[in-house]
Amino acid sequence: MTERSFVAIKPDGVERKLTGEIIKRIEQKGFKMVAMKFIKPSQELAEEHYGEHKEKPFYKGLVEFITSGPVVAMVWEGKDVIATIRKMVGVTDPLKSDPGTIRGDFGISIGRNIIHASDKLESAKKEISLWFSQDELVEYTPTLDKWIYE
Ligand code: DGI
Repeated sequence: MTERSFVAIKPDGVERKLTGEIIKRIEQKGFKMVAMKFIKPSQELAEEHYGEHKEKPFYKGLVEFITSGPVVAMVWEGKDVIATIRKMVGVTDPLKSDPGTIRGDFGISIGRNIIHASDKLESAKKEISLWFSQDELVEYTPTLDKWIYE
């Protein structure tokens, strides 16, 4: 199913100059970029984004971390993009992520795991509307799609 995922390179990924590498991987897979911006998230945005973890012991540190520096926020579109990018990202703990995944290749600590990606359709929709306004989502037809989709 064609769907959209919200992906964010966290401050550690940006500082470690992994932005190009991460975008390259998703782009070369064949997915379509629909939106991208470079922002330092506000406290409110971060608290809303991680709202489901409010009661967890790591919540405060997580919000502090995500608001500590710039984030590359993106929307990607394509067939099964949500589950596929999650596979490309790896599991939450980078030491448990397979080699070949973004977290598996580049990370060590769970609290410095480089990237966020929506886990399911419902959260993707919520996160896209939280981070982007409707007019920031760009409409276009990639000409290469005929070589990517049969
Ligand atoms: O969807 P994920 O990012 O893989 O994982 P999640 O939604 O369960 O948790 C969101 C983020 O919270 C995760 O990327 C890193 C942080 N986190 C999750 N579990 C722990 C954690 N941070 C610390 N320090 N310790 C944890 O156990």
